[in-house]
Amino acid sequence: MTDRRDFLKKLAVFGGALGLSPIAVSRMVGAEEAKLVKNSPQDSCFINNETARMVSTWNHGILANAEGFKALEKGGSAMDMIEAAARLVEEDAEGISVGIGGLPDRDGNVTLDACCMDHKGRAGSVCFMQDIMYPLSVARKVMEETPHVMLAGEGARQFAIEQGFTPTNLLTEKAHAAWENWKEKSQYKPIINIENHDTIGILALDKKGRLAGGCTTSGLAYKMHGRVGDSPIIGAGLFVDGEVGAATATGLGEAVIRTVGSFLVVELMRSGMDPQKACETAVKRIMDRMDTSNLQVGYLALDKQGRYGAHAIHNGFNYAVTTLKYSNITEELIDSTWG
Ligand code: SD4
Repeated sequence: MTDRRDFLKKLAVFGGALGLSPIAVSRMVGAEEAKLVKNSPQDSCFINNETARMVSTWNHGILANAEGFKALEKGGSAMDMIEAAARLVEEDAEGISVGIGGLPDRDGNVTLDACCMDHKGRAGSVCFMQDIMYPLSVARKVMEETPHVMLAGEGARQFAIEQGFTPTNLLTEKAHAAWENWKEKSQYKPIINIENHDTIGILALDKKGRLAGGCTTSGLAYKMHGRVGDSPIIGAGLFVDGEVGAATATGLGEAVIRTVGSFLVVELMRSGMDPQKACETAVKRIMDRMDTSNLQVGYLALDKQGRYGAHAIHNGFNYAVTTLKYSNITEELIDSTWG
């Protein structure tokens, strides 16, 4: 694993020198080292003291999962895995859809949404929060330190500062330049799979069979000031039921909110569907109700047995699966099924 991570880092640096985007680099990594399959396997993880599994949306899920497993190695819980994985992506200033470096709203403000939920149904969330680099950690603090589930805007920022988070300018030069460029036309057109869709949704099942989930994003690029997507909304961007399974969403948040997507996926699993079928059914719910020609949504699910699945409206959504089974770690980057 260490060798592999060194390889990933070197490839990222080398790829950057070649002018490849991080996505292109990680796609190469995926093709080189990971199995790319169309249909998600339905093997169970056989949870016991030696097995654990983590699934995360998009290419950055591979490195995020690796970070999550470091937390597990140190004795952490599923929620510790989620937080560690999220922090890695949130602090990556090169990423343009999560944490620092995220593309701003149409007035030039980076506003962040995140939430987390554990196997006991405890949940925390922040939305429309500015200046704080680790929104999922703040959401966890809301869950653990307050009687509330969700804090918004200035209240969330103030709470974060009280909890010891340092205010930071999250608008990088790269994101600022992209916004200046966008302003020339100021067209508000969410585009499928490009620039608007790299939220990280993360689900983990630890060695004790505890499920947890997290979701963190800067939301739609150039959104209206004050717009909040699905990602911080429990039941929409994320839902965890410790007795059944967990689900998370990526894509156009409005469509996910309108169908309470992640809750739907978990309820379908409760009624007996496997994670793959549940994701397909929740995607179909959107396709039956809305014009999806310009709208992408992808769901990712993990059940209590460690089975996983994913499905999206359009081609192009992938996710990372990392499994610890009897001391062996395997990583896969998988294209979701779609359509
Ligand atoms: C949102 N669902 O704010 C988020 C965006 C997203 O991958 O998922 N991007 O609507």
